[in-house]
Amino acid sequence: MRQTLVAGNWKLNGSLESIKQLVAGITAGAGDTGNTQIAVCPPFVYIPLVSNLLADSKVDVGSQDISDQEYGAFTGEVSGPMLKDFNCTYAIVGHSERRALYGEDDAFTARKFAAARKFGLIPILCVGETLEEREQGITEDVVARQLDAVIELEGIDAIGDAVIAYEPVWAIGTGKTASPQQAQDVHAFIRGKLAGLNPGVADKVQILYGGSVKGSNAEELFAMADIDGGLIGGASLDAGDFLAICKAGN
Ligand code: G2H
Repeated sequence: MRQTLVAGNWKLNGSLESIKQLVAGITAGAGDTGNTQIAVCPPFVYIPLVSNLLADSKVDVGSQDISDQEYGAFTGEVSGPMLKDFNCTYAIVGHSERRALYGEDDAFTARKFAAARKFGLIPILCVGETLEEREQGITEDVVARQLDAVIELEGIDAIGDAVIAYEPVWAIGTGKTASPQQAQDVHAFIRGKLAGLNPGVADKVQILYGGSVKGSNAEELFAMADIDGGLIGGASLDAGDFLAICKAGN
């Protein structure tokens, strides 16, 4: 039985003061969230603060991105060892905003995935199609291509040490959520594809859904057989909403 994981992706939001309040709200209620695993992914500069504040809680910390490099002349980058220094557990790679707005392609995402693993972080690999791709009927081709780039570089067993997040781009921050069945269909496709390569990995890997998850729709999404939790953007900025989503994981 896979445990439910709910990870908050705060994106480019928050201030010193608002983040202290958000973390206080989350820690106050995290004890009532049952077996759900919880993580938050703050902007890089707030990771040391958030890690400290969450040190004695059940909530893990992750980064929203990671460099594919370890150290050296790579201006603006943050590496795996630096994130480990501040107790990060997870690193999101290949979020659609990185892919679409910053030109990060499948191969680059695969190298970031490899860097996360190399330095002891659990990659949260984001995959998903645009509206145009869904309308063309190529959702599965797109998701398969995004997964294959990682599998070719790192091997299928590496997926067993990672988390996958299916995030249809048309549902991100738009208020449009994929229906539970639409999401389940793609999650089942992902697990089926992995099962063809290594059934044990397919059975083990947590596949999260992301895209306008809220307290009001989390329960029906998480009830689907192949949905093992969520990657939460907007709703993770409000402690009450975020905790309601975490509770829906039970
Ligand atoms: C998808 C999600 C979190 P939101 O990007 O990664 O954001 O919940 O705001 O759609």
